[in-house]
Amino acid sequence: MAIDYQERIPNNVDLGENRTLQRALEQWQPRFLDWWREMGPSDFAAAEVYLRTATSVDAKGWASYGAVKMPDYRWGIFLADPVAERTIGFGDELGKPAWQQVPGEHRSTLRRLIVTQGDTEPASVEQQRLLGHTCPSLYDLRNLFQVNVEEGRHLWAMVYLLHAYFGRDGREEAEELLQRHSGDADKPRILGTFNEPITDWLSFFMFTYFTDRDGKFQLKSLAESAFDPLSRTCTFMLTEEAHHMFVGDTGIARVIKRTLEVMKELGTEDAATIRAAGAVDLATLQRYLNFWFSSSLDLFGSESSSNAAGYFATGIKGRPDEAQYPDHLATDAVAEVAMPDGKGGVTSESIPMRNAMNEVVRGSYVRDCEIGVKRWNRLIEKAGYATTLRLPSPRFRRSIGAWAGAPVTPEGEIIAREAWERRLGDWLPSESDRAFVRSLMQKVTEPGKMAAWIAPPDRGINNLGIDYEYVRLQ
Ligand code: BYC
Repeated sequence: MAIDYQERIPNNVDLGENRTLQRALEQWQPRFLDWWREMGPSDFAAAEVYLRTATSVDAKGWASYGAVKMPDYRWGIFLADPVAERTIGFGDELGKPAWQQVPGEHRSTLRRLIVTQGDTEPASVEQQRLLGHTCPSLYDLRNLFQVNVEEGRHLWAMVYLLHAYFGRDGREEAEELLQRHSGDADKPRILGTFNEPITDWLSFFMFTYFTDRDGKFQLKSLAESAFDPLSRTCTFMLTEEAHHMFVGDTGIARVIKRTLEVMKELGTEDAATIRAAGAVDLATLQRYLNFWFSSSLDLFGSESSSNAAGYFATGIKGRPDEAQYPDHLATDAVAEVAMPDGKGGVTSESIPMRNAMNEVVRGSYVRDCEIGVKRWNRLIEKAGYATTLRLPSPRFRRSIGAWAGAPVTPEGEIIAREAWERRLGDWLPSESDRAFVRSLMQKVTEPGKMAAWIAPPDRGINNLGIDYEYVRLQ
């Protein structure tokens, strides 16, 4: 299905056939653009950025590259092609036809999930809005802006669903998505992680590695939804999401690579000496990792959740790649989940599988996170050092679920609260860590040049050289 770029709102949903919906979205469009100007990347409106834009949703068309000024980016509505006679893949409605409209009884639940998903997209743009001023290279600046415009489009994806399927309530929610702001004291974003400031590029790489990966798992779960328009929307969003995680994965690898070079050059593993040479010592990197991983784990919700059981039973939200599971009903199965025993220890609780879905998905997420960590550790090992980076225990520093507030070390040990509070500074970035990392953030905009704290990427974008002028600053 080709995307119609002649329309004011590019789309592949025959928007022109539904004048009421088209008009409603055309009224929302200028408000989105106002939001982008106020809350999006600050001060780069005139820059020409080498961006990828989808021209169709198939393999050939979804990645067309060219120089674009960000406010002229063609945000639009793109759904993956429909699957003929698609049926529901799990839950009590297994095998029945997928829904093309929202069933009345699931209206408010579906709306809440779509709003929660939609809320994260502009939130991340807001979190990252000042990073352009401290970019380590034009290559990185371009990647930041690519991520930002696509998150903007993902907001469009959810706003389309709200307008098209939820009537007046949906339109009101679409307005609210532009009213809440990341970190705002009165109207914050819905989920915790999306209110955390991202003021340095190390945090940006951690966010795109860990938090965008939550996006991957949530979108995969929603791609299984019985509500077919949601499923098709999320399926297409996932094609864009891969690049965001690539930015995080390779970004962290490049920071490590540069640090290893400095360690070799100076023949030292001493953090202060590495810092004095302008690189990020691995202990600091580990603390940033601990922060963003633990925060992102909260995004999966509670270990035992009646919400999650309800989503699964009704067919609203499945497990990522549901087809890989032998049992799509999950009525009799139980999951053994580690819970605090209330006496400072751990106990294993048998939870009905449907209630344990958040934990099941969190488990898959943790395994996916480990892949990058292994790759980073290979770099360190190959350079001849014994340090290993580690994912902290999933019970460490949790704010949501059974382990919320529990004094657990990164190794997973429950310790006395006082000792835990005292040692938090060893495990999480301190104010001075953050100040140090910020001090490294000097803007580099000469094509092909990199800031001293990060190694160049292995290759450029779309087969272009690393020294290509990915952003033409005006
Ligand atoms: N912070 O039964 P519970 C992305 C709320 S990222 C604050 O434990 P449930 C992206 C929860 O909403 C993916 N509140 O959990 C990445 C519920 O509130 P209500 C975003 C939280 O409902 C990077 C209550 O606690 N998409 O795309 O099973 C850049 C009890 O909930 C948090 C989605 O999340 C938290 N961390 O599951 C850009 C998908 N966690 O309803 C984009 C849509 C839980 O009682 N959302 N709560 O008022 C969902 O599927 C679910 O809402 C959750 C929670 C998975 C978040």
